[in-house]
Amino acid sequence: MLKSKLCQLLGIEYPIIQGGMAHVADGKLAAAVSAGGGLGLIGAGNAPGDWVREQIRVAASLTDKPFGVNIMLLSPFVKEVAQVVAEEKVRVVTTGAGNPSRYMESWKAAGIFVIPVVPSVSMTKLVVRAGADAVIAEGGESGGHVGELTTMVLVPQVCDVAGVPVIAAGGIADGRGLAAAFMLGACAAQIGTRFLSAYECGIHPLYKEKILAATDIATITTGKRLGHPVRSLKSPFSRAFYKAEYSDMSDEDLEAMGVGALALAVREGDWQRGSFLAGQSAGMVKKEQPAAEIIREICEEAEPLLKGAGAWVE
Ligand code: TUI
Repeated sequence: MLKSKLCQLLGIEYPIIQGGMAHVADGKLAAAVSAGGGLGLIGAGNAPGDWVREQIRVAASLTDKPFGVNIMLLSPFVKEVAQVVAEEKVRVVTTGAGNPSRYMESWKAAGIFVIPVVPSVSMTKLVVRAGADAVIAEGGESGGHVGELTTMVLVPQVCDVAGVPVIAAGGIADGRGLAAAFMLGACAAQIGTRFLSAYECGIHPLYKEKILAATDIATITTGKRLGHPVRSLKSPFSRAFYKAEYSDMSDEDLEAMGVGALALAVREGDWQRGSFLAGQSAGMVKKEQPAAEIIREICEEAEPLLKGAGAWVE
């Protein structure tokens, strides 16, 4: 059994929290991860408040274990979603793609445990000052919107200044990654890409197939020019986007090119026009499994590695 401060704080069995994957992580996936002993998250993405409320109720109907909501701060619906999570008194909120400080007071007043994603030391200091209960240090190996730094260098530097529990993310898909996260000073791992292969993950079968077939070099980051680099599988769409980014296309046209592409991947499995977000760990995802089995397997692999670490020292 792995011991972790975060497990005690959140009342979960395993030190694994699920990534808040927009369009992917609905109430059903979140409930499966939570029922499996981790912390499931509903990914609010760009969805309106009503959808988030509905998914909170779906998750609550499927499990009595704690779960949370991930709020994507660039969403046009961010204000109403921020209110919905407070009204519904969800146990945990994670945030991404920005600074959540302005919402912190109302979330804390609702008794919510708030865990922002931080891509840097400066953002860590900012959100901790604003009241963050823990932080997720997410390296650029992760899927979707990515920061500059890798997990290996980001996590220890965040740990040095955080003063609250740190969750490592980016490139973690098995027990070796979880053990390494502990070694870097984290007390849990956030895992996204591996859960794309969960039975309870409702993405289009072709999306799952592409993840299972991915190699070590299967992903690419695009969108740097627009200020929000996004990691996805190399595909006809991401290659075309990459080319357009280095052409004389205007920022507005480039931005428009990306609209709706994630939904096309998730719902239609449209390989030509879809954006198949995935982390660099896609090459480590080998089979479709129940979420609970994924969690158990990762922790059972990490345990002997951590126990055996003494063998390195005389
Ligand atoms: O947010 C994510 N991953 C995401 S969000 C997303 S939807 C999207 N699509 C297109 C463009 C942008 C978003 C798909 N995947 N991960 C967490 C994360 N947060 N990664 C990086 C950050 C981050 C970046 C800047 C957090 C804070 C931050 O602060 C900057 C500032 O000064 O506000």
